[in-house]
Amino acid sequence: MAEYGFGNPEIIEEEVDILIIGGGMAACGAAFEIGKWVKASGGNLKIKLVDKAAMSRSGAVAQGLSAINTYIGENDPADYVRYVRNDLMGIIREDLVYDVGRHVDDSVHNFEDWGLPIWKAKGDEDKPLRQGGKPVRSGKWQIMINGESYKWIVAEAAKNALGMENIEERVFIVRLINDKNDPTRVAAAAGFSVRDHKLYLYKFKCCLLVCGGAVNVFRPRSIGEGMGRAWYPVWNAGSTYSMAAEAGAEMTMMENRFVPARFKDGYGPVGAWFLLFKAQVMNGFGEDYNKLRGDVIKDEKRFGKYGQGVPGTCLRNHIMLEEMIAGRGPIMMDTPAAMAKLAEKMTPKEVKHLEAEAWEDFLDMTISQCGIWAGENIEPEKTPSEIMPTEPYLLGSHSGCAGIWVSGPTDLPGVPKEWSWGYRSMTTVKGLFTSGDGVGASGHKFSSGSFAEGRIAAKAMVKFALDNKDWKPTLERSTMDLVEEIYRPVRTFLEHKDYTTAIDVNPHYITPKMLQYRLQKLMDEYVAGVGTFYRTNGKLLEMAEKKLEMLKEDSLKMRAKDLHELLRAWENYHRIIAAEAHMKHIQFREETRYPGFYYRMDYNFIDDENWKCFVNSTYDRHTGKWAIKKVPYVQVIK
Ligand code: SFD
Ligand code: AMP
Repeated sequence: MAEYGFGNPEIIEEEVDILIIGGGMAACGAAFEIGKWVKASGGNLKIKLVDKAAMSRSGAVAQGLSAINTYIGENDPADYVRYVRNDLMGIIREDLVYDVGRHVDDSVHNFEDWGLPIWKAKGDEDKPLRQGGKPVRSGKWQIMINGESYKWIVAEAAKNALGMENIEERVFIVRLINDKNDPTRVAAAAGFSVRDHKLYLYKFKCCLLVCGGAVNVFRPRSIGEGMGRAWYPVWNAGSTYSMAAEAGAEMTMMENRFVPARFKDGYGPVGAWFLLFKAQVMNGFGEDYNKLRGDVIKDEKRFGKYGQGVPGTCLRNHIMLEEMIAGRGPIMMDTPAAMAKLAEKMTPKEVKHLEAEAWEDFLDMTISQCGIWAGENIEPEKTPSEIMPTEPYLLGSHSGCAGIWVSGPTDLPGVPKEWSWGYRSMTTVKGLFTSGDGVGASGHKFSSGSFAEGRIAAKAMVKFALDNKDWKPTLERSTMDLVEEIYRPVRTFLEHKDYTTAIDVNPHYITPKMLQYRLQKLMDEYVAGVGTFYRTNGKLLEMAEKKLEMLKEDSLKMRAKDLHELLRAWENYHRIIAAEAHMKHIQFREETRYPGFYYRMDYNFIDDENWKCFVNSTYDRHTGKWAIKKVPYVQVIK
């Protein structure tokens, strides 16, 4: 054992009032906000934050961003709701979206106060947003930033507010533990250090589960060494969805996914190019295919009323996919034409600045795209760049709405009573809160909205913790039982490693990497990945269902030869549960709600009559079964 650095792990048990799991945008929002409410209530609560990575560069914003995609400013939050509803094909929790809309700007103002450079309109360069400074808007809701250090800046504020002594970095949380006396409640979280041989067990009154979305569930387009690259962060592995589902939380809209159009291979985002630089995309013959083919979404039988107005993100994809499937690729972003047009009214100095901005957009956010440009001799002012729809991602904060069903605000008129059960942002499991990518049916929050949602949850958690001051967590599982489970992959390895002479080839175990390939292949081929141009049907899903069940069984045979593999093993387990939820929801929803993101070829149309509703599910960890139901959609904002 010692040869591999594994004896029994040191066990660190701690009891806190509130645990924040994750260190991303939502977690930082909560960390920043929470002390204020503890102080205001006169209470004395112990708060802890635990992140699998180092907060200053963890989560989706690790590499920085070039825009803040949700800033309401001069707009009306009700209009923001209309925009999100349109983009997400009519089905969102409007109470949640409105709540983010009315609160988000203060967070953006804070970011600026903390040093984040926000682009300003001419004449307003030195005027902060808070004092009415006019931002440079790329779109109606988006503002431009110099955001290479965005996460660093936000994490610093969170750390200062919470204190480093209350933050544990590089601890991967594996699972939540329900309360022994009340199984509808969470009482603890267990995980392990990815650096030291230590198991952590945190008992709490409530927790905020904010581990981001799920990436690398599907076979990515990148191969070989490039597999470390995807658009959304590869290090977010569906931990939010799987841990919540296993604790019994009701999930919502897990059929939804996001398939962004991105600069091919480097995964550079397109927003700035479309909205700020006003670039056009064309097919392989230089034709504007949106003009040629844009009308396909006007077919009411297939797309209902959704193709009539401003097309949502999935419908924009749909038009592009039609072009690709017709063999008229590659799809090219005409960066030279856009830049030439902008340069018409510019001085040579301003043109140079524009060229620098084109590079900086990616240097601030997806550096790999600059690698592609440099490596392929692409100068964006001279050479167009290829655009490609990526592999699917499960997320609830960007242009998607997969996630967990949470309690909403109580002060909005017209909201069904059953959408609120006491504590804002709490899931259907007592003491389990979420925000950001964790919240379902409420997309388009982006970085700023996720941070704001973390703040909203923080306030409610303080109330929950104080209301439950005298409650003591009792765990339904023993610490030794958790050690056994969490380190099972290590034991499997140590027990069987000498059976063969090749360490990776062994009938008694599967390496996490191989298991991940299996999951990705399965999801790609049966659950509408890139390999089938995002198409599936009931029969394919039936196959996927069986294969996923077997994969879940085999996941117990994953090996870990070091702590890094132990991390990979548990990430994959989380991915499998998230993948299963996604598959089951797609199977349940007998229509194609998001053409361009996925197609149920046996129900290849939007069916508002039967399916303009939420799809919610719960998972029973003991039986491994899902219960899925329809929940009525209610329009709150006219
Ligand atoms: O260009 C565990 N996003 C954009 N938002 C914007 O506002 N503007 C943009 O420009 C955006 N674009 C963009 C964006 C993301 C990415 C990757 C790119 C481009 C390339 C979206 C936002 O970043 C996103 O909405 C928020 O960050 C979501 O916040 P949150 O808190 O839900 O997730 P997170 O920030 O990824 O944090 C997750 C944290 O969890 C940790 N973690 N910790 C312990 N145990 C486990 N098991 C854990 N699993 C994960 C992570 O380390 C992390 O700290 S653009 O495309 O439009
Ligand atoms: P992206 O870079 O694709 O993540 O987009 C950033 C922001 O711009 C998001 O709010 C998108 O919804 C929006 N966006 C991107 N492309 C377009 C487009 N062609 N039309 C309208 N909005 C867009």
